[in-house]
Amino acid sequence: MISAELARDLSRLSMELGRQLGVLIDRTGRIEVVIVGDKKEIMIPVLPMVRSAGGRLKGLRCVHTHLNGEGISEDDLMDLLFLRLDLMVVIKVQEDGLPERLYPAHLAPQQRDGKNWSFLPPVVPSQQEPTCLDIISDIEGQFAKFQPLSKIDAGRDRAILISVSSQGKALAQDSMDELVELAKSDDVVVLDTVIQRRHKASPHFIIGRGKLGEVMLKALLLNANLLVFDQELNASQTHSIIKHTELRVIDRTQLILDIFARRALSREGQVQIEMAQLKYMLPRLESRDDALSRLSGGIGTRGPGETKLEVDRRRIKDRLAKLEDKLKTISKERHHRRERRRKKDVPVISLVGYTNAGKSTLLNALTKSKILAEDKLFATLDPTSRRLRFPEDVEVIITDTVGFIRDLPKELLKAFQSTLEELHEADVLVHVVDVSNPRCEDQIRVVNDLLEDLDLYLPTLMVFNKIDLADPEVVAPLAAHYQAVPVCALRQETFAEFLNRARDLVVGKSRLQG
Ligand SMILES: Nc1nc2c(ncn2[C@@H]2O[C@H](COP(=O)(O)OP(=O)(O)OP(=O)(O)O)[C@@H](O)[C@H]2O)c(=O)[nH]1
Ligand SMILES: [Mg+2]
Repeated sequence: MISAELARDLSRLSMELGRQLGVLIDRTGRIEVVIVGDKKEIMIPVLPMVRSAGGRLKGLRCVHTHLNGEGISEDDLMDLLFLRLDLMVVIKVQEDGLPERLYPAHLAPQQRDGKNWSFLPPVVPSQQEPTCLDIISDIEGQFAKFQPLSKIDAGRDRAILISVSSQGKALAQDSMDELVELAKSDDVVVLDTVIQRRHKASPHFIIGRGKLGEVMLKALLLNANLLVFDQELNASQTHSIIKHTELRVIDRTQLILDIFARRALSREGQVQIEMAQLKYMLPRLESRDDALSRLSGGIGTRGPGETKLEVDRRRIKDRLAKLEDKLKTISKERHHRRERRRKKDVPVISLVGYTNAGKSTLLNALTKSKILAEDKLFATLDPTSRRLRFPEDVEVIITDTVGFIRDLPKELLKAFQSTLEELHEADVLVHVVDVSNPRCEDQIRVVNDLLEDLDLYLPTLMVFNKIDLADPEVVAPLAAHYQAVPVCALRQETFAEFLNRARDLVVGKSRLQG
């Protein structure tokens, strides 16, 4: 762990100075960092990424002295955990300045008695056996048994999802379930979910410090590279969590923005999303040198200097201005297109509804088209229109739109304003509901609220989709309550009533207008 001579020198010096002394040693035995502490503690500075590591542990062990006969402290163990050290070794210094013994601790892949670490037997510096590297490779081996590194999905993010909530258990779980769906829709591998219920989110990490330690270890075990929070994080929370875990950290809003960024095909969609992302980022740029209080080991890094920050801000603002211009041009073009369509005076039906309700599937079935419909949230981002001929030669244009979701990030809602504006061109709305979803009534409410926010008060027909997956006894009373038409978008033969009512609504509306 450390040569007997060095242990002796550190002990002697430590005693003379009346301060703790420590070294961080890499796996080749090189001393990377020397730390001078005070009587009671040492502060481990920002750690370099060590080239020789390659495993899950940092590739550095910390060996430091303790005076006054103290053993490994709680703070030492927190450093071990949060810094993912290979080993934490305390040299107990005797009164005469000689090292008594080395007290090593290491991370353990499985909790024992609620602890994430194990202690190795104390050893006299001159009698260390087996060699330190054997011990470390044994520890790495224990971790690898849980999740061999070779099994890792190439290029996909591997995430632990976290929710900190003061809501009831069921609500928190519902919200988490949706977060899992969102993550999967963004091609993220979901390794585990953690719900912490607390009255008040911790200002520092949002989740409690102990819980964060647990999450850290889980990430280590499962080899996660990403933490996704269900709650919105502010800049300083994000930065603290990143610094302490060295994992990428995003929140639900960023996840949704990312899905949108991946999926948007139209030029307008892409511009809108980039704007939304930049706007979300702007207030989250780190605004100050955020040296952390000692979590345990003073793992503070310097934030970007004020000047660089200003440069970043200005760049983002410039880019935003450019995008704004671009968007204006595109919107104008679309406006012209719309005008042309209006002149033909064909009534427009717009499909709206919660994401994954089956809007695109229904449009495909009605118009025999093949637009993308899949079991992912936000499969559709770009509005699509098709012609549909009802019986008695009533012709309409039917448009598919982006799905809605609870707590739609306001940046995104704003960004999509112009796409959603298209809804104002509609004569009739068809509100598609996935009635097989146990939360469908909440989803109906979310959609109705959003329609209200958008000032859309149009004749609306509610459609209960996916009846093939729902219990008829549940559907019937609900359908009566909402005056909804049941369909299964996968089966044409279920469309008769829907077609009749939709046509009546369109015809009725044009009569009113005529
Ligand atoms: N069993 C069953 N599955 C359906 C039905 N309608 C749609 N689906 C499935 O539900 C999933 C979502 O359908 P989409 O049509 O993509 O839903 P959407 O409302 O367009 O969703 P977004 O575009 O993401 O907002 C797909 O996997 C469909 O195959 C139905 O009536 N029954
Ligand atoms: Mg769709």
